[in-house]
Amino acid sequence: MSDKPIYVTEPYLPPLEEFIPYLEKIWESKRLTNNGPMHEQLEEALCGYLGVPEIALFNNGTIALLTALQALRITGEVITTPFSFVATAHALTWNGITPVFVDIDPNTFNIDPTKIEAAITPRTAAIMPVHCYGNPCDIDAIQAIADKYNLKVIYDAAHAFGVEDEGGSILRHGDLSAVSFHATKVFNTFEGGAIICPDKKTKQHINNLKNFGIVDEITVVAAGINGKMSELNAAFGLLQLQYIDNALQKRKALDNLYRLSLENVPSITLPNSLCPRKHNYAYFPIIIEKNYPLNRDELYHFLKEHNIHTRRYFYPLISDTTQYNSMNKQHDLSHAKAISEKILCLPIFPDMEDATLKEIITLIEKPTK
Ligand code: T4K
Repeated sequence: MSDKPIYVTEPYLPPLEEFIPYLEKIWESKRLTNNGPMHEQLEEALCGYLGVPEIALFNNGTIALLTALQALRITGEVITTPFSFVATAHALTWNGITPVFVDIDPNTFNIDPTKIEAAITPRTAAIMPVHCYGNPCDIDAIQAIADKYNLKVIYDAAHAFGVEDEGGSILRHGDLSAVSFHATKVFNTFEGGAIICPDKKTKQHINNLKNFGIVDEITVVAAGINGKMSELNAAFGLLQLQYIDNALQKRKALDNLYRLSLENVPSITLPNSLCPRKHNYAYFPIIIEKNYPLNRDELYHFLKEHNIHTRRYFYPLISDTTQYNSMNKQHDLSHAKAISEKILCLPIFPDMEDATLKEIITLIEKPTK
């Protein structure tokens, strides 16, 4: 294997010289943040690209989630998945909300809608599902439960940029959706995120919340936060957006090659997700089944020894971390637990070469202890 470490992901960087004109504009205008021209252009460009009505940009996906919950005035308990990045539950906890973890569907790895009703209590205010790895949740089933019990739905859509179902971007679903533009995501602004809003009024409210609750120089209407995206991040987003389709194409080709190559490897299986009209190929999770020569952790270390840095997304379960393991033990999380112990995300990123992928496959085909 090469001396260069291969990470689970690597950001897609457009040519550096193409970023210089953006920097010059920022230097000329001296406008660095607070809804500057780059920020406004990126919001418009993203609405166009994704086909969604309104977008409010943020400095990261976590603050976007926190603000989405504030915007909908969610309190009490929120039903969510334990099979996610800790930020999902942290966004609830920072708002004084109790996360209630419900098991996942063993095929899609998303929250299992058939388990949600049993977790609803008089304190339940909302459901916060995650489109894990960009695979769409069972949106209709979740919405039907929300309508029946008068609950809000906030999608943690951190992984779901560019994913579409038959009706368009999956980011349009729920009361609000929050996406991440972190360096490790398919579309990145170094750090960044956004809330997809259904209308201008909601966006205005969210704009106020992300700017300290300030409406004008003398009017503060809420205990807002500083969630604003800077001009530098927005400029990088504008440049990155020109390359996004190319980046998604490259991811798709790698995903296909992985699938073909792994087809005949015994005891390695792939998630059986709902197939969206357009995917973003953000992650490449595999399941290490019982009869494989190594267990998941052994394979993780074996690949690491060969400079392949995979990730155990998502292990441990959020509900098993020290922060959360003393609460919410009441619901059965056995599918989530089983998956989290045998999942491994393999490297996938636009600049990854086919030869690297083939070397990874060779290692997986003939592992040694
Ligand atoms: N909800 C969900 C479901 C999420 O997955 C996330 C974030 C959020 C909410 C919150 O969104 P943000 O507030 O982050 O916008 C990473 C990311 O830090 C995190 O954004 C992401 N989810 C999570 C799934 O993965 P780590 O601890 O695995 O990141 P790290 O730094 O180890 O990066 C992974 C690999 O990527 C590195 O080994 C090398 C490569 N890399 C990373 C960075 C940061 C680069 O090549 N360049 C880079 O700049 O959490």
